[in-house]
Amino acid sequence: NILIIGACGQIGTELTVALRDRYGKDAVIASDIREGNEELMQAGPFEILDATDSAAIEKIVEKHQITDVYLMAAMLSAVAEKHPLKAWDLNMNSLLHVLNLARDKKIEKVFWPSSIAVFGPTTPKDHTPQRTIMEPTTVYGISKQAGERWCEYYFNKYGVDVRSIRYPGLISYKTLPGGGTTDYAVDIYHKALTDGQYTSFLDQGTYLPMMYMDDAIHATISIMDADREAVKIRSSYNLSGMSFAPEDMEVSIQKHIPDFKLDYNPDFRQDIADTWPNSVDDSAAQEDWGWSSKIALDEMTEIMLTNLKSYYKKESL
Ligand code: VAH
Repeated sequence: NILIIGACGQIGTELTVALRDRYGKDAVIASDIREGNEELMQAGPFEILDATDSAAIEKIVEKHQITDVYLMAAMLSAVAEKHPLKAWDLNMNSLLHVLNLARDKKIEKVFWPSSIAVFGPTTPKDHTPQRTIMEPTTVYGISKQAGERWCEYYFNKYGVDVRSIRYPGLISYKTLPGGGTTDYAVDIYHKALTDGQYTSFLDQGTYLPMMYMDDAIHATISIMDADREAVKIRSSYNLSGMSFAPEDMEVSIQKHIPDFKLDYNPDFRQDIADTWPNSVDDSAAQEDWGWSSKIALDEMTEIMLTNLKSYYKKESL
């Protein structure tokens, strides 16, 4: 069976639904430090679990005969800057607990998310290569870089089948934005519908690698489905979807809401975004396990506004 740790997070929420559709709802145990939304709680087994508690993880693995663990629990970049050591503890120790279960053959396979946050200000910014200079200057990025090193170490030393993807900024409508620097790209759609206006905390011209959630979920399932030998990179794979700046979103949204207005008030998150790439090269993922992204900005805008519109209509009823 499959255990998702951090099932209530931005990726975890949609990954749980996708994996239950694919493997059956009773084969996918969702867990998090708090309860999730109705869809998540109704649709299959759920456990309250603190990702830093190794004994609790082991107990759930035994109770539910878990073979595959998707460790999605982490503190994201903006929040991690406010609680550095708590972020390190959660992001690092949760990974080591799960890797040790795999080392001890208590589970067979691990998925762990890395991020384009592993790159820093000295990394080449355009079409950032799979292997390049990585001097992350954020707590979150440091924890992701260290995590990648641990994944590769456990694969080389103990043969642990751990697989990882460097997600770009992810956009989805099923969860509210939570603590990420890229979350302006989620917030903007909500505010376009509720206020017709949005003040972005990232400035004009801030290009970042971004992706619609469905593409990210497809990539996650593809890499976990791939033959063991196909997954040649055991640190983490670059993954590319789109690269855009806030003004590109304004143009895209105005195709649906003509008088939508965007203005700018950069805050501390601008300093984080400035250390990250504008775009990444994901040819390794394309070659090794057949990855390709599908959804572009205007299609994403259509999906986001359509789904959020019905959400806000229900809310206002
Ligand atoms: C964040 N959404 O902003 C996450 C992600 C690349 C960004 O890691 O922290």
